[in-house]
Amino acid sequence: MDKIIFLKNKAIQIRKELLQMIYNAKTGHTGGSLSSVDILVALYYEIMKVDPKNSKWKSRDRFVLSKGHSVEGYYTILADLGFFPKDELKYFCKFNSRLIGHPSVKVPGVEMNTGALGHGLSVAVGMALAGKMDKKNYKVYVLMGDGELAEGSIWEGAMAAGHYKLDNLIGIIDRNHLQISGNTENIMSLENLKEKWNSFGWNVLVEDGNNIKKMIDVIKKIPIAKEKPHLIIANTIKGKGVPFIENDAKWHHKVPNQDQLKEALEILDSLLKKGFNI
Ligand SMILES: Cc1ncc(C[n+]2csc(CCOP(=O)(O)OP(=O)(O)O)c2C)c(N)n1
Ligand SMILES: [Mg+2]
Repeated sequence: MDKIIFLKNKAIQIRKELLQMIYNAKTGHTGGSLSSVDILVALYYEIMKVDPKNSKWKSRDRFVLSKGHSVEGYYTILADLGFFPKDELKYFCKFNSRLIGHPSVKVPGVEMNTGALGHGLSVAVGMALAGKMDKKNYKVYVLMGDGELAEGSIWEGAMAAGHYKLDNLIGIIDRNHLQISGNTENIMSLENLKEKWNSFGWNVLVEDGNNIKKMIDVIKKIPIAKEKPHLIIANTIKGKGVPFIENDAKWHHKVPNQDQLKEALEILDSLLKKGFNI
């Protein structure tokens, strides 16, 4: 099977599993998780060098899910790759499970506890700086939310990355234009986002974050500029894949009921059967 078709199908499968997880747990972040799936699939199945059987391998690429609330797709992918048993996903958010509602380093493959927004970039800057100092070749990827950019600490991290010329650091913004309570431009306007990051010393690329092939292609082009961190503004749709969840702030952490889950799974199944991308 063509690799891209395989990855597109994988992204549909991951969406089905994360919806089931949220339904079972009766808690979770539906919209932002669906938004990020294609970015995570591109990174984990094609770009990053990781070893699920040796999650602490020193030369591994690092990934920080700074928008930690999108943990459901992240856990599903880590389990699918074999970082931990897939069967464990059914205990998500259950008493005594290590799969709590935001990323935890107790889970193999997770590099940083996140969930309190605004901290992932600064830690990723530290990881990238350490890589430079230790003369290691690994790359550091960090996925941020657009609403998350309202946190001042993000801009401190952005400034430091530019200052230290961290060309081993790749930031990705899940630019879905929604945060918890509405449109980012109404709550804390971000535009002109590209110019803002440029002015902090980053090389900025803009791509369709729900198109796996385009995401892979743009990341593979990096480095475009030497001695600069890279940022990809990944344009996405919050809730991508399930039309009645798409582009609706109410679905930020709404849990599907039984009928909604059934309908969502049927929609995703029909995409799988057609073997086509969303
Ligand atoms: C420091 C902090 N403040 C507030 C929250 C509550 N919160 C969780 S998600 C969210 C909105 C995030 O929006 P965005 O980054 O755009 O995420 P996405 O749209 O990708 O879900 C907020 C405010 C938090 N997790 N951390
Ligand atoms: Mg958002």
